Parts: sequence; structure tokens; C-alpha cells
Amino acid sequence: TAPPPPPNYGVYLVTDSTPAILGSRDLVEVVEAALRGGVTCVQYRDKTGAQADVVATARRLHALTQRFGVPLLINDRVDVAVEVGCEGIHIGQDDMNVHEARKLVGRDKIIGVTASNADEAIRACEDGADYLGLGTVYSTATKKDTKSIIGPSGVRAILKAMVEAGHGAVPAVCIGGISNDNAARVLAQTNAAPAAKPLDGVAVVSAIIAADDPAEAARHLAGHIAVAAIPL
Ligand code: TZP
Ligand code: MG
Repeated sequence: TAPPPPPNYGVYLVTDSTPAILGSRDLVEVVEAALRGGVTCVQYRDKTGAQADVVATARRLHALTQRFGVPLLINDRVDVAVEVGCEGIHIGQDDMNVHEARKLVGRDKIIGVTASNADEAIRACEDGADYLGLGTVYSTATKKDTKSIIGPSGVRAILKAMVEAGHGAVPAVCIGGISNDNAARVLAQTNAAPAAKPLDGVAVVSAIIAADDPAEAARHLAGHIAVAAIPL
């Protein structure tokens, strides 16, 4: 069979199951609303759930994302992705490396890597990452990460370094503290001419998962992406 089309990373939703962000709602229902609103890619991120629960939720999410024709990636837990047979994984700098992950998931799955500087980004590209998440852009309660706050200028610098190292074709999104209030500004600052390479989208957690109306939040973000001339 033909390989699946390359994913659209425009409005990239990363999930969070903690009460502080999800509240008492059902994650799968929130993700369904977000998909109706226009989310183009979903990463299931659960750092603490028991394996059996995470596998069960991942299966429900995968049934849902398949209905919408959107890829489902699993954060860190490569074994879950393999068991569920979803489209790929996302790993950070402290997780297994891309080579090991590739052996486990296979050639046809998507491997995303978080990078907070040019060295990490270029190494990930050389190791065969399929896309990069660049950040943390702004400090955020969702990830208590104070050492790698890079701002739009840091994202721009990484994109430039990627192009200079010959990896301009690797898709990239930014992540960390992106909201409906600042998304347009972040995209404008990052992609302003002469951009080495524009971002392919923005990744958010709380802007959608914690929103009163996740569908409306996703729709709003999709509007910013469209204005930034990123094809959806
Ligand atoms: N990686 C870098 S920042 C972050 C992750 C998973 C969390 C982003 O959450 P939010 O709520 O979109 O700021
Ligand atoms: Mg990780």
C-alpha cells in the first residue's frame, strides 16, 4: 500500500490528562471537540498513567483520530505506540535516542523530537527525526522548564541553523506558552522576512485542553495559522 501522506503539523495538539488542565472532563471528548475545530495532528502525552490505562486511552484516541484522518503520536512511551499501531512517537532529549526509537517503531512511523537549541535540532535531523518541536518558547505552567525558554528569536535561530546544515526540509513546530492571544505574534516574529524557513505550525496544550470551548479554541488557532499562510 502507498505510504500515508505527510502529516499537516499546522495546529498540533499535545494532550494533558492532569486535573489542573483537563479538569474533570473526558480527554477523548475534549480531543474530539478539538478535532472538530480543526486540529491537524494529535500527540497523546501522559507521563504518569498506568500502562494499561494509557494503552486503553491511546486506542480510543486512535479510533477517533482515524475518523478525522489525523495522525496520532505518543509522547515518550514507544511501547504504547507499538502496541496501539498509531502513526508515531514524540521524544525529548532525555528519552531514548532516535536510532533506538527507529528500531522499535520501524521506518514508516513518524518520530518527532523536541529541541531547544541548534545543536539538538541538527543532531535530531541527522539521526532521522521526521519533524521537530522547538521550544520552550515561553514559560508555561504545563511544563516546569525554566532552563530552555528560547522565545521567538530562539526559534528563528534554530530554523536558520537547520537550513544552513541542510535540514531545511524537516518540518518544525514551536511549543511552549502559545495561546490564542500570542500565536499570531509568535508566527509573525518567527516567520518575518528574511525567514530561513517558516514554521510548519504551532503546538499547544493548555490553549486547547484547558479552554472552556476546545473546538472554538482550535478554530481560532487554525485562523492564525491560515493568516500566517501555513497551508492547512
Ligand atoms: N514541551 C515544551 S513546552 C511544553 C511541552 C510539552 C508544554 C506546553 O504547554 P502549553 O500549555 O501549550 O504551554
Ligand atoms: Mg519526553
